[in-house]
Amino acid sequence: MSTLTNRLRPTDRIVILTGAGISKESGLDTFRCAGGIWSQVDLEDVATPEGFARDPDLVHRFYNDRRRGLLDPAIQPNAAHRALAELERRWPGEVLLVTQNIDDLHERGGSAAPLHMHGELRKAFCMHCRAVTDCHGDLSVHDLCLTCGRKGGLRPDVVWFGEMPYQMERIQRALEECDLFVSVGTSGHVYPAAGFVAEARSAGAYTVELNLEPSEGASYFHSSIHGPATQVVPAFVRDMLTLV
Ligand code: BJW
Repeated sequence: MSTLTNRLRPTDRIVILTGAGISKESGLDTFRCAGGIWSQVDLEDVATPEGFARDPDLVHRFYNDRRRGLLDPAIQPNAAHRALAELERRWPGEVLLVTQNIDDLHERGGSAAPLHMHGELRKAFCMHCRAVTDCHGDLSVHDLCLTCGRKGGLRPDVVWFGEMPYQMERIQRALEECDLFVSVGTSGHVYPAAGFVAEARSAGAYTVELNLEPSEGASYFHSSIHGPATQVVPAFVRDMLTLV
């Protein structure tokens, strides 16, 4: 960490990428850990456009259950979400928080505008008119889109395999310009997010991984700190803020 604090200046630009690991200690399952989401359901069935075309009821049930889970009062942002929000608030340079997560725990933890590159569970997308609307209850094939009035076109506003993640141009620009890239709680299996560390590093950024274990892209990080997010992220942010 001292290597990092020695080379950083408070005006430096930071990109932070988060994944399912940051929400694990809030009570949400990861995808690829033992017992995780992809050991419970087949991703081809619930996380591809083809799966949705085959059996929309199944896909709606999967996301309705997860949306209801997110509304459970027991599911709250944890110390890692709050620490990143504090870094965003107090760091004098630019901070872009990019999350692969579709939960809203960064927002509830105090982050102003996390960029949800894989969409949001609490939004619906109309395949007829492309409107994105708030969605706080269950979705079904019988719902009417409140924007265009047509039936059967609403789906969760999430990015499935084979689909383009959101705001890629903005993310690419930030990766090219950042001085520090920090990856938190992601296994590095899913592209394009898995490639961000290599892109940031080749553009000159210092790269740090905060994860329970080494990720797929471990060799691209200048520095790695392994441990539960609620411990390693607040400690990392405390060190960063000594520079301010
Ligand atoms: C802790 C912890 C604790 C645990 N503390 N840590 C062949 C080669 C290369 C690429 C492809 C290929 N074939 C197809 C592709 C592309 C494909 C892809 O990457 N496939 C791979 C599987 C091979 N990607 C796509 O299709 C994407 N689109 C695309 O590429 O468009 C074209 C394009 C081209 C060029 C530029 C731009 C675009 C779309 C991907 C969509 C992913 N969607 C999902 C589902 C979304 C909705 C939902 O939530 O249901 O997104 S899949 C799922 O994985 C979800 C996640 O966001 C994503 C990443 O998972 P994440 O967050 O890393 O979770 P885990 O479980 O994998 O890891 C958790 C980590 O936390 C672990 O390391 C733990 O150790 C750690 N951890 N507890 C700290 N307490």
